[in-house]
Amino acid sequence: MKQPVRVAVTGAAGQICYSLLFRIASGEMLGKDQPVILQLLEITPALKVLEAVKMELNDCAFPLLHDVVCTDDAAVAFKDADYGLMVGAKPRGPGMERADLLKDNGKIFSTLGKIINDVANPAIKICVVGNPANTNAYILMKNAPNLNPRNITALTRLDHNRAIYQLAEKTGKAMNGIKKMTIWGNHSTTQVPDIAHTSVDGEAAAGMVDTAWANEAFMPKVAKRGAEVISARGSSSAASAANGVIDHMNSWVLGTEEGDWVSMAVFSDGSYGIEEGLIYSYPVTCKDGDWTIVTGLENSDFIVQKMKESEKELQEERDTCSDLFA
Ligand code: NAX
Repeated sequence: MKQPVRVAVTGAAGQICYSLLFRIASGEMLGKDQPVILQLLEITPALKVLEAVKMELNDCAFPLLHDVVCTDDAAVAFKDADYGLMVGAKPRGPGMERADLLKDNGKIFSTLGKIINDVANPAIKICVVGNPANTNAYILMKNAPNLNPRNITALTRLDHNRAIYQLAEKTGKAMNGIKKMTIWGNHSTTQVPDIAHTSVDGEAAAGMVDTAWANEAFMPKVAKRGAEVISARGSSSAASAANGVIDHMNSWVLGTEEGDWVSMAVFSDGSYGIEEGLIYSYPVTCKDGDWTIVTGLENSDFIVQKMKESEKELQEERDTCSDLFA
C-alpha cells in the first residue's frame, strides 16, 4: 500500500465539499490504491458543521481514509499538504459589485498563498475553485514564490463537462464518444467553449452541427449554465462542481487518455498569443503528474477574438487586485 498523501481542502463545510470530500476519501480522485489524510479548513463559525462532516466521513469507514483534521487555522490545514483544493470563498452579497467580490476573495487567496508558501509540501498541486477562480489562482501564485507556478491551476473542467453534455444532446450521441473538447480563457461568461477540434465517435463535430449553432447557441448555453442551475435550484452548482474537481485532479495526477485532452486553467506560457503568466484555460494533456498545453491548433478569427476578450477580462481582474501582490 502507498503512503498516505495529505489533501488540504478549504470551504470544507460548504455545499461543494459535501459532495467532494466523500469522493476523495473513496479513492475516486487519486486512485483506489492511494490512502489520504484530509486536512479541512473552515472559518471559525462553520467549525461545528465541519465536525458533522467529519462524523459522516468517519461513518463511511472508507478504507483509504487515514485521518481527518478539522481546523480554522490555515497553517494547520496546509502543513505538509501534497494537494490543495481551494473551494472556500465568500459568495457575492446583495448590492455587491464584482470588483468588491474580487477584492474580498482576493484577500483570502493572498493570505492563503503566503501560508501555503511557508508550510506546504513545496511540490503541492493546487486547484482553485472559489470564484473568481482564475484570478484567485493568480493572486495565490503571486503570494507563494516558493511554489512552481505550473502547480497552481484553476477549475474549468466543469465547463468542459457541461460542453460535452450539450454536444452529446445536440448530436444524439453518447458522451463517452466525445473527445477533444476545449474551453479557452476565464471561468466566467467570457469563457470560450470550442468544438472546432472536437470529435464525436471519431467524426469531426464541426461537420455534424452548423457553425451558427456552435457560436450562437452552444457557446452561451455552456457559459451561462451556472446561472441556469442557480435559477432552477436556488443555489449554485455543487455536485457537478465537485465532480469537476475530481476529474481535474484525477487527469492531472493519473494522466489523460490517449487521443483525448481536457481543459484546465493553467499558467500561460504565451501559447496562442495569450499574455504569459495569466492563469488561462487551455486544452492540455497530462502525463506523470504534469500537464502540457496542446499547441498548433488552428483557430478561426471568431474564436481568436473571443479568446482575446476573455484574456482582456483576466487582465482587468488582475489589475483590480494589483495591491494584493508585489
Ligand atoms: P458555500 O458558500 O456553500 O461554501 C463555501 C464555504 O467556504 C463556506 O462554508 C464558508 O464558510 C467557507 N469559507 C469562506 N471563507 C473562507 C476562508 N477564508 N477559509 C476557509 N473557508 C472559507 O459555497 P460552494 O457552493 O461550496 O461554492 C464555493 C465556491 O466555488 C464559490 O466561490 C463558488 O462561486 C465557486 N464555484 C466555482 C465553480 C468553478 O467551476 N470554478 C463552479 C461552482 C461554484 O460556483
